[in-house]
Amino acid sequence: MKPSWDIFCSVVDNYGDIGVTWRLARQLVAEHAQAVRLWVDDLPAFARLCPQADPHAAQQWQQGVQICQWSGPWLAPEPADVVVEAFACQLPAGYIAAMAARPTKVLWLNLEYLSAEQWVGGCHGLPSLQSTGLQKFFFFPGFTGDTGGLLRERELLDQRQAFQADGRARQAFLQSLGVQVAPHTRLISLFAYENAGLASWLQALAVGPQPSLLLVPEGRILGDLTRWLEVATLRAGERQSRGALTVQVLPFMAQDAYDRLLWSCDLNAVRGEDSFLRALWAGRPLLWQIYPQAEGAHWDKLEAFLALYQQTLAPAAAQALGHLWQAWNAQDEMAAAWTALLEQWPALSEHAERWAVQQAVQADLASQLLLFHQQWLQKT
Ligand code: TRH
Repeated sequence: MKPSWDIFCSVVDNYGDIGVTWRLARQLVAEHAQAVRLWVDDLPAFARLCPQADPHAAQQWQQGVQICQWSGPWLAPEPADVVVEAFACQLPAGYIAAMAARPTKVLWLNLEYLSAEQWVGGCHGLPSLQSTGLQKFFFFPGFTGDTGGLLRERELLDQRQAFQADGRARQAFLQSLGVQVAPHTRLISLFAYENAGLASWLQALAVGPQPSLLLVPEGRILGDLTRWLEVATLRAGERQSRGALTVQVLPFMAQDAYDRLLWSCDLNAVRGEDSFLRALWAGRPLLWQIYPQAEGAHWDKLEAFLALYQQTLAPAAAQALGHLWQAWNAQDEMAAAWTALLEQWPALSEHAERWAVQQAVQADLASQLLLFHQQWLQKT
């Protein structure tokens, strides 16, 4: 009998929590034929990533996943065989009691945030003692063999490579978004938090020499964008040009469409966790804005990933990339770092593709979760 799954997602802010759990739930169903319930406490946030979803339904099915609204009084349904609490969200007390009372044991996992820091490998899979007698373990995604791996659908790289090899597919996709690309234009996607460094980057793009088209899904960066453009508002579909730079705002799109946007662009500016990973799988140079944490804790995370990514880059390209990412995350002046990065473009492009292919050799996170469960069953 295949195990059933309950995945719990509390949306703290933004879309990373629901982005990761929705992707995982879909993959467990589509590739491993598991029965998955996804408990979400913010259905409108979910509906942004899955536009066909009903933002008010107590229960609904989307792509084979049972989506359950997680709010109000807890009705204590029978717990699943595997319970994933995403990012240490607090499970309902009634659910924990039901897990403890269940005659068949439940595997309880805390799925952690992604980090390339070295300590992660040592903590992946460790038990967390529970007073209830339940068995709970830390499950850490990561880039190295001692972690739980990365979310990656089985066909992802093949699909992405086929799309990128097919100019007409790219053109048709961009046209479906209302985007026309003139020849020799550098295409950049921008998904970012507010960033005081944006103006200096836009200025550098505007002075050229190559034309750039910046595609911006609606979101938090629009305020900085409107200020630089000196316009009152910017809505999806609107386009503005300044010198060699054209900016076009796009609607926030479903996850699969966003993947295609990343595959279509020459450079992707991404943020947080999930879009960052998708940009890595896109095999194109990227600019990562990490989710800022209290007391600057995110800088260690940023440097840890940079060190890993730079290992197989020529020193000049590694340095140029590091400077640009540091400037972007410090919300600093971007022009000099951008110019230096452009000089390393061929090395960075080639490395981005090679890095994605090499990383994809590692078992993906969903497969590793299933394996962890099987091994746990054998031990218990
Ligand atoms: O939204 P985020 O900033 O989420 C963050 C981080 O995950 C962070 O680690 C977490 O602590 C914080 O939230 C609470 O960035 P992220 O992780 O890239 O998630 C965005 C999701 O939105 C991702 O699944 C991609 C998706 N997306 C779309 O589906 N369509 C779009 O148009 C865009 C721009 C994004």
